[in-house]
Amino acid sequence: MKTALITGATSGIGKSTAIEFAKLNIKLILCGRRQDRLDLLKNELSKKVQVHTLCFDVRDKKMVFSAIENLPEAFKTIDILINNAGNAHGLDPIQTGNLEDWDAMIDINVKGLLYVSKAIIPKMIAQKSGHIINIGSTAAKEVYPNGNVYCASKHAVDAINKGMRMDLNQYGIRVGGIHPGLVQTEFSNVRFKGDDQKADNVYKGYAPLTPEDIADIIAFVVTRPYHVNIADLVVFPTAQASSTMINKSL
Ligand code: NDP
Ligand code: 8X3
Repeated sequence: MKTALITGATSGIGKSTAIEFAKLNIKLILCGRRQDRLDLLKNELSKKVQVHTLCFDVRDKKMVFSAIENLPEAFKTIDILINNAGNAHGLDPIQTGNLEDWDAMIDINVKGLLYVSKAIIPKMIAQKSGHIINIGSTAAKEVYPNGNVYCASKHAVDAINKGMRMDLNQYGIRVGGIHPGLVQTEFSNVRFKGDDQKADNVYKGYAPLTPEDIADIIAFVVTRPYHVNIADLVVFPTAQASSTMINKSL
């Protein structure tokens, strides 16, 4: 039985991935900052698989390393890492961008992903196996107006994904990036700092991707035979052709 550690499992893509993995009988280490949500998900999924929760902020490297170092024996072997925790903070032109938003995006989306990876990679190297999936974004592939620093953070994830794959290939560790377009989650509620109407408007007038769509793809990726590594996967809703082209007549 495999074990997966999922960051950002309290909501959206991470939560749906946890639900999908439980169906595949994958043991779960669920991470996030909201312990109440982790507990609820653990209660639900424990009926199917063993679940352990880790409550930490990916920005806090001490917490990250200590949580992963002190995993209970039954969860010490991590086969799959889903580097998913992340968000956009704000949607402002560069000239009026908020420094705290910039720090949050770089610290969470880039440095947080690196800390979690650094805590787990030595275990995978020792095992000579492992599968790391980095959740980038179409914002990792293109830049859109006012997306400046979020896009930069996701371009960094794309570069880290490629670099990781090269460096870890010698150990038989698979590394791949999944880059979704618009997915309706709490993402826009976070981006617009709790302005739910503004967030809902992002997904109005067309069918966005759902977190279940992405979880389904992640489940496909991790169930390929060992000799198959899906290295880079971009997925849009059908109504979206690029970051700025959304066809509301479909
Ligand atoms: P959600 O806001 O629904 O989920 C974000 C998750 O990240 C939450 O579980 C949250 O948990 C966790 N998280 C955020 N900040 C931290 C932190 N500092 N420390 C630990 N965990 C944190 O958004 P999505 O599910 O949409 O986002 C998941 C990933 O997908 C992100 O990397 C996002 O950039 C990416 N993505 C999203 C797209 C979209 O359109 N929705 C499209 C492309 C990529 P908690 O608050 O409990 O800590
Ligand atoms: C999330 C999708 O287009 O808001 O990464 O950047 S987008």
